[in-house]
Amino acid sequence: MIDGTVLNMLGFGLLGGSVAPRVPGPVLRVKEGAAVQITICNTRREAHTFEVTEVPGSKIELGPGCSGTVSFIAPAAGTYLYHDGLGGSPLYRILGLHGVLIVEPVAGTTAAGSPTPYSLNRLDDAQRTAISRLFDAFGTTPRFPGGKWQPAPSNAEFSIQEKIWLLCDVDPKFSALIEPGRAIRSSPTLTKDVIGNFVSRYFTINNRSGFDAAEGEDIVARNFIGEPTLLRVANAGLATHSNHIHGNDVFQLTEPELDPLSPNFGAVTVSRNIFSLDTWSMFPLLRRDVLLPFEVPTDIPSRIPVANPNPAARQFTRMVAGQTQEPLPLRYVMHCHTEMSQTAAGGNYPQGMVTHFEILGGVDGRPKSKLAAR
Ligand SMILES: [Cu+2]
Repeated sequence: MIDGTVLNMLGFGLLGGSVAPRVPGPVLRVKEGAAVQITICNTRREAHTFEVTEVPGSKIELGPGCSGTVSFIAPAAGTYLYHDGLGGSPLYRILGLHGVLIVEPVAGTTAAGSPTPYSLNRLDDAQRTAISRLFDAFGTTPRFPGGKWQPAPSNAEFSIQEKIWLLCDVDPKFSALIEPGRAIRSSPTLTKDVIGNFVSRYFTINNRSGFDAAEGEDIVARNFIGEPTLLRVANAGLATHSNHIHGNDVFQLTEPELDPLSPNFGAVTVSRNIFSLDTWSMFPLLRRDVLLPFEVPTDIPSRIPVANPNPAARQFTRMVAGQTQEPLPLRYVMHCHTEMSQTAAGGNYPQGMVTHFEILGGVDGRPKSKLAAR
């Protein structure tokens, strides 16, 4: 943890050792409609389950040392959470057994040729229109003068235009139930009411917090103006979070059904009316796709300078008489408006759920071959 505290966790890895067990587990990518088979091997000394939220047929329970296979048809393109919910309890999920399954679209390109994260032929008219208008606007309108959004390669966990923020919370007294080489210690007073007893000391993104979450290409979006970046945000923890991003508003691409009386409560669908947000709520187990447009921020003194061969000029470009451009990159914070989440270990601020994104330069500064260059 960020304050040096060492805790045991449980993690998913990939069989064969290509991804060692870790938190969060490996990012799984499949194509919409594909027949998916996942074999899960439980190397622990207690029973565990595996399931993908909102995906029927994906759940399996495995005794100690057992393995088994689940088969399901990959659902609608989007972001899904897989986790261990043994007995309906969040215990093993918060001890580390969670990860993201990404379903890629089979028909994700708009009529005008813009890639999107969703299968447009599976959307209703309102959804298709909303998604197409937004993604077609990139690179064709004065507001979005850059290029198109490009999906991550199928063998990648993330890319320069696609990040996963997997939120979670850590309570050391639960982590202490894990002892290497032994089954999880039984503690009825603690585990019969996990939610009631849970007091988080650490609030994490991809299992890191504070300074640690301000580093790393998996979390930190670093792009030039006009390179929209998809943030797949999911909450595996037990706290409700409220992510707030500075500098740009984000476009909400998917939204959850929040009416507790609805039979679809918690279900996530592609937005029919895409508006921009500066703060978005993340309830436990919720997923939300948002698009960070990398627009010119409204709070800078003038426009973002173009690339300049002179490094000194690139750092400080005089734009308007009397105004000096901030040095690049411009860094804008993301913090959690559920204020406790900004701290670690009971008050250490700002070592909680915080990170930032970076604007590297203006539209003209974009490398010719983005993927090759960075
Ligand atoms: Cu804020």
